[in-house]
Amino acid sequence: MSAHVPNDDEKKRNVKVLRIFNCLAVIFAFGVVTSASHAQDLSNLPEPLASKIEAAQQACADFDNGEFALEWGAVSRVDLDGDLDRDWVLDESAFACSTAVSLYCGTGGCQSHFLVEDTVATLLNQGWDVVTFGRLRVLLLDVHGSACDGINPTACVAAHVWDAEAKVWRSVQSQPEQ
Ligand SMILES: [Ca+2]
Repeated sequence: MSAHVPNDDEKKRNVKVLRIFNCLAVIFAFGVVTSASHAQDLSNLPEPLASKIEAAQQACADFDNGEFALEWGAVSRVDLDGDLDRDWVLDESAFACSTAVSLYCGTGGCQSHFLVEDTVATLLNQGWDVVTFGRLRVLLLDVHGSACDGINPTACVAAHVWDAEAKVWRSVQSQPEQ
């Protein structure tokens, strides 16, 4: 048996298949690169939160010309006020600056920006969650122990509920910075 020698037609077809394969590889690679560089779709991020990111970017640039990065998980969509519509949260714990490791967070934790309707409340925390408590939707913040007359590792939690009429967060703790 003699080895199969591809004729011209077969060669052309092989080249064509190879081209399509290369093309698909490029599309696939592009897709991966694109999804990595836009780890989160921020195109419809509300302006009050987008401006927080811009300010953080500027602060980083002002610090030895640092490069700002937004890590995965910076933006959350969760219902904060219990109206069943998802609200927005921007966590500075996911902000990174190449020239300043602790630019955005300190011993008290990091700022999170909670957006309900048009109101952004900025609250320092070491973690947060939202729970349904009876008829209430409650924003829970893990905060620095000093807020509970302890030291940093002392367990201390602040609970906030959204007052839709007054458009403020209410809590027995000190009022959040607006
Ligand atoms: Ca809501």
